[in-house]
Amino acid sequence: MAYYLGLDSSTQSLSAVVIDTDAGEVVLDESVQFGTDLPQYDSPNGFLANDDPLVRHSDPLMWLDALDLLCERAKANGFDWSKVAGISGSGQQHGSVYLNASFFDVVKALSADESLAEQLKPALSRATSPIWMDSSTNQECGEIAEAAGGRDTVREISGSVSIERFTGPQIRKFSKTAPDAYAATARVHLVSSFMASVVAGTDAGIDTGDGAGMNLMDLSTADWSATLLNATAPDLETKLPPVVAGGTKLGEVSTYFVEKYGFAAGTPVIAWSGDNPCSLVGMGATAPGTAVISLGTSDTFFAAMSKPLTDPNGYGHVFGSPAGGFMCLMCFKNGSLARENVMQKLGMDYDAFSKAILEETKPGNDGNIMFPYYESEITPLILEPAVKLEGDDEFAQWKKPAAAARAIVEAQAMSMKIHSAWIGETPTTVRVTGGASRNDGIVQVLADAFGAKLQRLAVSNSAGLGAALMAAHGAAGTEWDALFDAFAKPTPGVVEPAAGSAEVYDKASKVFGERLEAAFGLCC
Ligand code: XUL
Repeated sequence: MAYYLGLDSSTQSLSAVVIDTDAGEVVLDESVQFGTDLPQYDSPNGFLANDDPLVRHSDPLMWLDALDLLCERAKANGFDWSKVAGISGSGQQHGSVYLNASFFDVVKALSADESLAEQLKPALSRATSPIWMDSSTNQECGEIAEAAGGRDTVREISGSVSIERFTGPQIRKFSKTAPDAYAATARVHLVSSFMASVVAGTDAGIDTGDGAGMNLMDLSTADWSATLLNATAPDLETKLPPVVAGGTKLGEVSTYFVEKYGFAAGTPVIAWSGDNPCSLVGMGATAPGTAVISLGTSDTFFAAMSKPLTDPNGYGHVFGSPAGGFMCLMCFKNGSLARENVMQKLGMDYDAFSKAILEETKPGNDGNIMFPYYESEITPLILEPAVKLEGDDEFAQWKKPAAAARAIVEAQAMSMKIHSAWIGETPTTVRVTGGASRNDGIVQVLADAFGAKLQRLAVSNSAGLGAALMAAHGAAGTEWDALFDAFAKPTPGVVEPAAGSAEVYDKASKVFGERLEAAFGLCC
C-alpha cells in the first residue's frame, strides 16, 4: 500500500488530501476551517480584522493549531497516519512568517507533550503574518523598484513587477515600521516553507515555485537576487532560507508527528510550494501547451512555460513549476461575481445564460462589446470600477439580453487571450475547473476564443491534490504521467472550438483591446 499526503494551508482552511497510488484513489480529504473550528483566533475568513482595509494579517499560530487539529481529527476518525509514505504541501502564496534565532533549535526539538503553537510562539519575532490579500505596501513597491533600477528591472529579474502582496515589499514595510523587531528576525519563511519546516522538524528551503512570488528571486539563477535583496531591506540575505528545486527532499517527518499521531518514523518530507504551482500539478498541466483556466470568484489563467518570458505590461507573474521549468499566472478579479451580476440584471439562471450564448448569439457577437468591471480589476489594471456596453443602440441600453450574456463571457475570454499572449505559446488544450466550468455556454466561448480543445476537470482541491502528487513523485519517484493518468483525468466530453471561430476572435480581441484602451485610457 502506498499512501501520499498533500497538506494545503490556504487562506480559510487547512486540508489533508491522501492518495493511494496503488488503487488510484483519494483515501482522505479532511479539512479544518479556521473560522468555525478555531473561533478563538477571531478570523472568520482566515484573517484578522484591521481598521485599515488595505492590511490583511493572519495569526501563524492558528495555522499550527489547525495542523494539530487536523492530524488529531483524522486519527480519531480511524485514519492510520503510519500508512503515509511521503508528505508534501501547498501554501497560500506570498504570506510570510517572521522568526527569531530560537526558531532553529525549537523546530528541531518539538516535544509531543506540548502543542505546536505553544512551542513556536516564543520563536515568533512578529506576532502576525501579512498574507496575499494585503495591499498596504504601494509605497514600498515604488521604493524597491527605484532602488533596483526600475520597474522593468524588477520584472526581468524576478518575473513580476513589484506587487503589493508579494513578500519583498511586505518585508520592506516591516523593516521600516518595526526596525527592532526586524533586526531580531533571524528567518523569514513563506507560509509553505514555515509549515514544511514544522512538519520536517528543520529549517526548510523555499521552492522556486513559491520563491518566485516574493520579488526577491532571480529566475535565471533560481537563487536570491543580490540586487533585489539590497533594494528591499537590510541584511536580508542572512534572513532567508535557501531556494531549493521543486521536489527536493527536505528531511524526514518530525518525531513530534510520529509520537503524537502515529506517523511512521523516517517518512520523507518533500519541499512544499505555493498553491498555484501545486494546482498546476493537480490539474495535470505541467507540460507547455496545456493551459488551465480556473473559474471562481476571481478567474485565473495559468500554464507551464517553455521559457521564462515576462509580461511587458506587468500584469502576469512567472513562478517556478514544481515539476521543473516555469509557469505563468494571471489573475482576473471580475470572475463569477461579474457573471452573476449580469445574469441577475438579465433575470437569467445559469441554464438560460448558457442557452442565450449557444443558441441565440454567435462568436463575435455582431460587434457588441461589454467591459464588465463591477469591481476594480487586476488584469488589466482598472482602479475605478465601471460597466460599459458598446455596440448598437439597443444593446448599449441592455435591451438585447442574449447579446449581453455572450458579451460578458466574450470580454472575459478575450481579456485572457490578450493578456496571456506574452507567454509566446498558444495553448492547444485548455483545462477548466471551478464552479462556472460546468456551464456549456461559458466553456464553448473559451474554446472558440483560444481555438483550443477544452477539457473539464472535476478536482475540488487541485492545490491539495497537486501536493499529494508531489509527495508521491518526490518520495517514490512515480512518473508524473502515471500520476496524472490516475488522478488528473479530464471528465469525458472534450469541447472543440467551432470552425473559423479562432479567426473571428483573433480580430475581435484586437478590437476589444483597442476599445478598452479608449474607454478606460489604458494601455493593453
Ligand atoms: C497569487 C495569489 C493567490 C494566492 C491565494 O498570486 O495571490 O492566488 O496564492 O492563496
